[in-house]
Amino acid sequence: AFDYPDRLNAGVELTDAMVARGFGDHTALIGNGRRRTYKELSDWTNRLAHALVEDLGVKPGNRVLIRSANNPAMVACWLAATKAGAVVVNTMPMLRAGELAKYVDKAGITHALCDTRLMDEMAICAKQSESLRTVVGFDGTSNHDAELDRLALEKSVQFDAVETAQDDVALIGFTSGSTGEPKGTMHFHRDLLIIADGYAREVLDVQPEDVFVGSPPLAFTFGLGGLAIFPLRFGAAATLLENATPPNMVEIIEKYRATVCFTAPTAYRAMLKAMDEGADLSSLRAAVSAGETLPAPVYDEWMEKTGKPMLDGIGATEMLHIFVTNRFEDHRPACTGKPVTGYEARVIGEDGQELPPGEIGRLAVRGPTGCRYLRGERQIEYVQDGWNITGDAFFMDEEGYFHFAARNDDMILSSGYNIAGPEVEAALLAHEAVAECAVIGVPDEERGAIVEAHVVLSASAVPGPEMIKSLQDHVKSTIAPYKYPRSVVFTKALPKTETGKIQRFRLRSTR
Ligand code: 3SK
Repeated sequence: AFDYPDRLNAGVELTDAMVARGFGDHTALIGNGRRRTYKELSDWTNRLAHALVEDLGVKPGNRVLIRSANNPAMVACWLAATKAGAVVVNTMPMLRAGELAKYVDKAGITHALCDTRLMDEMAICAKQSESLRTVVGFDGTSNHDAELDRLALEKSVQFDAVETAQDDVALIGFTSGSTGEPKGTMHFHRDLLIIADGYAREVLDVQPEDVFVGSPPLAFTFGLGGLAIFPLRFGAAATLLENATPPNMVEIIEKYRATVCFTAPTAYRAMLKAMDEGADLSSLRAAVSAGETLPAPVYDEWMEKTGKPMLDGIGATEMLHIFVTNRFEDHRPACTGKPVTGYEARVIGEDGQELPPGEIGRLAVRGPTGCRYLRGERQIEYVQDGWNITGDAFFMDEEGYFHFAARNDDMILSSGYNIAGPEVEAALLAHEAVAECAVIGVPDEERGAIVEAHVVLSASAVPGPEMIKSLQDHVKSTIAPYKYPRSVVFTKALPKTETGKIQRFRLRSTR
C-alpha cells in the first residue's frame, strides 16, 4: 500500500521536498519565541548536516545520540543527522549518565549532540564509553550560541543528502520499558513516512492549516510522530515548547489556535483539572490519547467539557506509532478501536492461537513498521511470523473492536477471579476525591493475591479510614464487587516514566 522510491531519505522528505512542493513560506516549527518556515528549516538542517559531516566526521550508518528537551533545535539536529545518513537515537533530557550509558553501549553510539544545558551528565557518560568519540553542544534556546551552531553558521544552505535506501535504518527507538531495562528497536527511512501516510493521513486527515501541540518527548516515538513527523509531512506547523506541560497546555492551545493535541491520559486529566469555565478550545479538532490506556471517566469528562473528539489509540515503540485506533466518525469510551489500514491485530492465548471474541489474551500486531529489535534482542521470543507479541492484555468484541484489559503484568488473579487492574483504576478515578491512582496485585495467603490501590487524593480530600470505605463502596457500586481494592494506600505521587506511564512494577517491588 505504501509505494516509495528505492532511494529515500526521510530527512529530505520532511524539509527540502516540502519546500519543493510549495510549502517554503509555511510555518514549520514554533518554539523559543519564534516561528520558522519550511525554507528556514531546510536551510538550517542543511547547514547542520554539513557541520556533522565535515567537522564532526559523521559517516552514513554512524549512530548519533541526541539529548534534549522538546525544542526546534532538537528537531533540526534529528533531521540533519538523518540527512547525513546517520542512525539517530533521541533521548530524554532527564536521563542520568548511567542511563545514557546503556543507550550508548547498546546502540554503539559514536557521536552525541547535546543541548548545552544538559551537558554535565552527557560528559560523565562520555568518559566511561568506548564507542562515543565526539560530543558536541547545540543551543536549545535558539541563540545559536554553541559549538555546533557556530560550525553550522558558516556552511552552505545546499547539502547533498546521503541517498539512503528506503529500508536503511534511520532511527533506533528505545522503549522506556516496564522493567527499567531499555530495549532498542530499529526503524527504516520509509517507516518514518509510513506512520504519517498511514495513521496521520487516514485517521487525522492532517492539513497544512493544522497546528500540533503536545507534551510527549520527541525521544518517545509517540512524540516524534505527533509533534514532528505528522505536521512536517503535510506542511502543517508543530509547536515545540519546553513549557508544554499539562497545566499550561490549555493556554498553549488557546494562544496558538492549535488544532491537534497529542498527549497521554494522565496529561488530559491534568488539563481537565486546570481548565476553567472560560477555556477556549474552539480551534481544536482532535485530542489524540495514547501511551497508556484511556480510562472511560477521562474520556467522558473530556467529551462533556470540551465536546472535541478524543481519539484513543495504542501504539508501541516497536511498531513506531499507533496501530489500533478510534476514529472521528467512531469513537467511544473504554474502547481502543480498530487497526490502522495496513496493520493486523489479534488476541492470542498462551499457545499462540487466536482467541474467540470476548476472551482476554495477549495483543499481537503485524504491520509495515515493525518489529525489529536491535541485535536480535528479544526477536525470537516476541516476534513470531512477523507478529509482534505485545505486553498488553486485550479482548476483541464481536464487531472487531479492540478493548484494553491490562498490561499483562497488571492482571490480578484473586480467589480464582481474573481482575484487570486498569478497570479498578477507572472506577476509582470516577470518585471525586481521587486525583490519580494505580492498582496492583499483592500476595495474600488466603486469596493468592488481593487488589491494592495506590491513591493520590485531590487537594481538598482527607485520607483515613472513612475515605478508604468511601472508595471501596464506590468501586463495589461501579463494577463487580469482588474487584474492590481490599487494600488502599494513600500516597503523594505515583512513580512514572518520563513519558508519563505509571510504573506499577515499582509499586510491586516495594511490597
Ligand atoms: O501507545 C504507546 O505506548 C505508543 C508507543 C510508541 C509510539 C506510539 C504510541 C502511541
